[in-house]
Amino acid sequence: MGESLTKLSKFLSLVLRHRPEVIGITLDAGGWADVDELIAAAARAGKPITREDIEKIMARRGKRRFAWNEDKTKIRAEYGHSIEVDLGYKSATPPEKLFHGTAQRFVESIRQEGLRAKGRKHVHLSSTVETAVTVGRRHGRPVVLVIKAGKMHEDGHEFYHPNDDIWLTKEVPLEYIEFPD
Ligand code: HQG
Repeated sequence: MGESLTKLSKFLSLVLRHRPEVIGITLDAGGWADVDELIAAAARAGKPITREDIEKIMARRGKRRFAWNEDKTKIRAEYGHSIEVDLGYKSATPPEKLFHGTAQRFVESIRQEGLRAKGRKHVHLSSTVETAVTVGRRHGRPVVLVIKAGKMHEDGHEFYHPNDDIWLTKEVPLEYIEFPD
C-alpha cells in the first residue's frame, strides 16, 4: 500500500474506531458509517477521501481492518474500537494457545494485573507468534506472551474472532498468561 493510502487507512481507523466526531459523523449501534456521508464529511473537514481510495484500502492484502455491509453503502472497523459498538459477533471457540505481542516496558505491569484492554474495548490476541511480534514492536522492544485461551474459554471467558489473525476478549487474568523466561 502506498504511503498516502496508509495515511488514509489510519484516518479511517481514527474515525471508525475512536473519534467519528472529528469529521462530524456518528456511527450506528453496530459501528457502521454511511459511506457517502463519510466521504462528504471528510471533504468538509479538509480530509478528502474518495470511494476509490476506500475500495483500494479494502482490497489490500493483510489485515482486514474494515468491512462493507451487504450493499456496500456502509463501512465499519472490525476491531480495535475505543468507543462502545455492538459488533454482533458470536462468541467463538479459540485454539488452545493464542499470543499477545506487547513491549518489554509493559511486562512488569502485566505481571501485576494481567492484560487489560487499556484504551480499547477488548484485549487483542494474535493467532500466530509472527503477528504478535509485529503488534508488540509498535510499542517498543517486542515481547510475546502465550495465552492459555482454551483454558480461559473452558472457564467461561468469551472470545470473538473478527478475522483470521485476531481474537478479542475482555481481559486476560494473570493465571492464563505464560511469560517468556
Ligand atoms: C498493553 C493493531 C501495562 C498491551 C494491532 C498493549 C492490534 C498493558 C498496550 C490492535 C496491560 C495497548 C491492538 C497492563 C495490556 N499493564 N500495559 N496491565 N495490559 N497492556 O494499541 O494489542 O494495525 O491498545 O500489551 O495490530 O497493541 O491498528 O493494543 O501493548 O491488532 O489494525 O497496553 O491494534 O491493529 O496497546 O493493538 P493497544 P494492541 P491495527
